[in-house]
Amino acid sequence: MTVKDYETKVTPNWCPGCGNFGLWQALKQTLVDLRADPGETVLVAGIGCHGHMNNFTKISSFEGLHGRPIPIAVGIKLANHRLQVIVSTGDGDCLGEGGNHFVHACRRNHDLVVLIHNNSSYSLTTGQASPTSSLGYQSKSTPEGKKVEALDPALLALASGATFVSRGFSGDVPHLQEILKAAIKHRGLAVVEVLQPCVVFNKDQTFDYYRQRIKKLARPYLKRGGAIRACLAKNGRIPIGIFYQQKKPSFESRLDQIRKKPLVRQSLRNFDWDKLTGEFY
Ligand SMILES: Cc1ncc(C[n+]2csc(CCOP(=O)(O)OP(=O)(O)O)c2C)c(N)n1
Ligand code: SF4
Repeated sequence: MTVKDYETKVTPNWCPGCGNFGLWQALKQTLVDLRADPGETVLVAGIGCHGHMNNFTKISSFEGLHGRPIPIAVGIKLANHRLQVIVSTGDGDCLGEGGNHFVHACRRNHDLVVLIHNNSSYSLTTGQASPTSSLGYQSKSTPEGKKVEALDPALLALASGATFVSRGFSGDVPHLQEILKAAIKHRGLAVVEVLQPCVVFNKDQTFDYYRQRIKKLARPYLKRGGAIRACLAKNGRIPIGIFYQQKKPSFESRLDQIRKKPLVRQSLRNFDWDKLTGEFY
C-alpha cells in the first residue's frame, strides 16, 4: 500500500495552507506504515472542517452529527471490536457539544483513538470561539475578546482516565506520525490532540506561533502526576509528544459476551426474543 491507496478521488476542499493537510498526511503515512486494512479500519467524524477528511480518505468511514462521533465509534467497536476505530473530531465537536462523551469515553477506556483537530475555533461555521480558544480571542461570537480561559484537551484526558495521552503539531508531520503509530497500537483510549492552525479564522494560533513555542518531550510518563506536569504549558513553551501511556484492560476486553467472537459474528438463530422481552411484561 502507498499513500495514494488511502486517497479517494475527491479533491480536498480545505483552504490552501490549512493545518488539516499535515494531519491528513500523517494519518495516511501511518496507515501505510502499519499496513492498515482499509476494510478493517474505520474513521468516524463529527461535523466540521475536520470531518471533511472522511471524504478524502479511502477507508471505512462514517460522518455523524456534530458532537457525536464518540458514541457512534463506541457503537461500532461494541458491534465488532476487531475493527480499528479512529475518531476524527474538532475541538468544538469533541469538547463543546461532545464534551460529556469525551470525558466518559476516557473514563471507560474504550479501545479507540480520538484524534482531535485542535484549531481553537469553530471553523466550518466561520470561526466562532471554541472551548480551546484563548482568553481574549476575538471572533464573531466574541467581538470584544473571549472572557473565559481555554480548556486544555490533553489535561482533561489525563484527569478523565485515558490511558494514552499525547499532543502533536500538524506542522511536524514525521513527529505526528510517530505519535499516531503508537496511539493506534495502544489498546485502550488513546487521545491525540493535534495543534492544527486554521489559516482563515484563527489569527492567533498560527504555524509561526506554534513553531516558536513548541518543545518536544523525550519520553512518556508512567505516572499521571508526572504526565500532568509535563503537558502543562510552562514559560510560554507548549509541550508536544506522548505524555502518558499505561497498560490497563479496555472496556471491550472486560465484556464476557464478546470474548469469543464479535457481536456481528454471533448467531441470532437460538436467540429467544420473547423470553428476553417477557421479563419486562
Ligand atoms: C447539533 C449541531 N449543532 C451545531 C451545528 C453547527 N456546527 C456545524 S460545524 C460546527 C463547528 C465545528 O467546529 P469544530 O468541531 O471545532 O470543527 P472545525 O470546523 O473547526 O474543524 C457547528 C457549531 C450542527 N451542525 N449540529
Ligand atoms: S476554514 Fe480553517 S480549518 Fe476550515 S478548511 Fe479553511 S483553514 Fe482549514
